[in-house]
Amino acid sequence: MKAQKLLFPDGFLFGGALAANQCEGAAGTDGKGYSTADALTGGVFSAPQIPPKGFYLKEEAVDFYHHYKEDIALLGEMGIKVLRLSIAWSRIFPNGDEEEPNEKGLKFYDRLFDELEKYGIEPLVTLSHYEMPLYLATEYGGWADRRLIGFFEHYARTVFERYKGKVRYWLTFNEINMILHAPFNGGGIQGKPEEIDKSILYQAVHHQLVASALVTKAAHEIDPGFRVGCMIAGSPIYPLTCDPEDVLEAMRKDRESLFFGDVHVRGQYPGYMKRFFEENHIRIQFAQEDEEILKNTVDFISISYYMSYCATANEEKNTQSQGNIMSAVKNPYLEESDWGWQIDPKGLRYILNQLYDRYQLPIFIVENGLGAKDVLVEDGNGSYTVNDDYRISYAEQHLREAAEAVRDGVDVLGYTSWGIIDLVSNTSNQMSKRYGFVYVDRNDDGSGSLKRYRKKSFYWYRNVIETNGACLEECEK
Ligand code: BGP
Repeated sequence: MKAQKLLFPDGFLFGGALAANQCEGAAGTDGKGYSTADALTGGVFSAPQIPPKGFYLKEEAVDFYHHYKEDIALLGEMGIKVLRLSIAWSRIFPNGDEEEPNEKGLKFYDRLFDELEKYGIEPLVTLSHYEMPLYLATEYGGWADRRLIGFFEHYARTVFERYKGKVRYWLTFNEINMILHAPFNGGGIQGKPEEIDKSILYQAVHHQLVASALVTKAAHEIDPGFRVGCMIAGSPIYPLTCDPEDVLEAMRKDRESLFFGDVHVRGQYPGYMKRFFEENHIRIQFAQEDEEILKNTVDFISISYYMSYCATANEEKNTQSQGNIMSAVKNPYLEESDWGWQIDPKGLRYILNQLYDRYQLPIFIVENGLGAKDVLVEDGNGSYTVNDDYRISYAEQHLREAAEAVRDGVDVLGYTSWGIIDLVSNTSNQMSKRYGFVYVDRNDDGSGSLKRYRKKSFYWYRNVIETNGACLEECEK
């Protein structure tokens, strides 16, 4: 039976996503300082190596810094409308607390945005994608220190002024809610989350929320045409059973993340957090002006979406499984990727509806994709390719659910497929965990020619974009 029409609105922004620290490489080039991402040489849960020593993959990554023209040409050939990328804060302010920016770093992004313009690709820029100058972590203790708000605002104003006219869409902090689960990765705070005093952790959260609101205000002042969004790791939390205790536990877990959206959209702390702070003896220093600052709310929200989780109040059933950064209870109905991430396309429709019902703001899906091992094979035309039907199937299923959400009435701005060009994984620091529609010849041990090859998914996605998603419908039997 043929399903009803899958419709993406005209102007739907199909695209891809990258992050500076995972693709650029050139770690010490043109005055760049070390970033916190450089220090996580063994992945997101490793103890930071300060300063980074010896071989680590992100030092060169896929050398996007020197390959950006070739890469953008490939993305242009794919027809993408938007490229989500991030600016490496440590390229602009190598230590983070300087007055004057590093001109060479600014020039790189000038060239990059100009190149995108040639192909009619709109940039969507994250200000801090799991990256901040390492110096701010070692000398200031990361986001636990209030002075970071000022440094971040200075950095944001610098790039807003510089790229006004070239960039319209901005995101403040990547997956801002994940600072709770990986504090160094998200906030430059050393130590395991369970060992860090919760008051310190939530103070850092507060500083990021204030910083996010302040730069949203700055963006609107500098260019009223700017559109600023928050970015949240979006994972719906299902109760493991219909036991009311499980339902309440799922609500509690869900609110760990919804809190970030609530502040960004509603401009104030929700009541349930006040109770949480009280019961857990968490004290946060609010400066006098903070309440006012938080009222500078975002224009849209954005999410990454890889999986859903379950929650239960039953200790015996509470077997944790690793997901993207945070761990949670496994869902017995779902399959998982080679890295144990549970695959749940319908969860995307669910969370889009949930967030839209809650906020009534446009939503951008700025990350989604399948991390998988790829095998490079001859393509019969003297080159190489990857027959990644598994990736196509994953993306197809998620896009269909996004289209269902559109039919449900959700205002979905666009979809940027994560790691559209292979890059270094954030959690595991591997090259072999690949997401791209473009293959990059680089291996976990750093070997490889860095040559780029079009995977089968490259052609599939080109077709999806060309038909504004209509070809997804044809595949439906
Ligand atoms: C998100 C991050 C990305 C990206 C992605 C995939 O959490 O925002 O930076 O890495 O997950 O995760 P991984 O690279 O660990 O497979």
